[in-house]
Amino acid sequence: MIEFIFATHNPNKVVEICSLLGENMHIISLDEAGLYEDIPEPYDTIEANAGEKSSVIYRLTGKDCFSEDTGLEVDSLHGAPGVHSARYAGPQKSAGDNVALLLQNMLGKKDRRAQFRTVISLFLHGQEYQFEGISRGAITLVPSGDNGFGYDPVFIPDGSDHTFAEMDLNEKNKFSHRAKAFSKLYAFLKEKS
Ligand code: ITT
Repeated sequence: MIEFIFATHNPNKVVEICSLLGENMHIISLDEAGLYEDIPEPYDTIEANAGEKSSVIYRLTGKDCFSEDTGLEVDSLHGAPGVHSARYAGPQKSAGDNVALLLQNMLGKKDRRAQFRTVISLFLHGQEYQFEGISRGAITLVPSGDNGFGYDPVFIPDGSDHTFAEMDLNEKNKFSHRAKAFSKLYAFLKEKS
């Protein structure tokens, strides 16, 4: 059994990663590890912020751990909100406000192409490895669906007619950035063992 701390304060990410775990892997959340400090995301790239989150937890615990940073990158907004996805509409990190601002900034835009990009940063025996997962798709005109979190109600992945928020978790996992990044991590660990 391999055990990792998952360095996130976002419970939705924990639910999604837990749905992807194989039998031989166990995840400890920050709450379970008794780690409540806010982890800074000071950098202007997804890669650097993912690395910061996992290295903070590695330095605190000395244990194998991973984090992930995700951004929604919209083509016609030159990649925004991108690394600023969580606080797009302000520091309160409200998903509803972020979605509303995104739709407002896309008013009149014909090109609605976008992608979710996840970078997982793994600390294994003190060394960092990164894994990327991308889901291409399009931003809808209005939100639809109650499942998922964040920008899920306004994103339709290529190959589907439904927003992520209209899908159950199994279906989202077939298309999602997070599932793709995690499957690369899983393959890497399998090769190592
Ligand atoms: P941690 O840093 O604690 O992991 P966070 O919520 O701050 O949690 P990010 O910095 O990665 O996470 O912010 C990503 C933003 O993008 C945040 O607003 C999420 O709601 C949103 N997001 C991330 N993954 C998403 C997904 O699969 N579907 C929809 N929105 C997502």
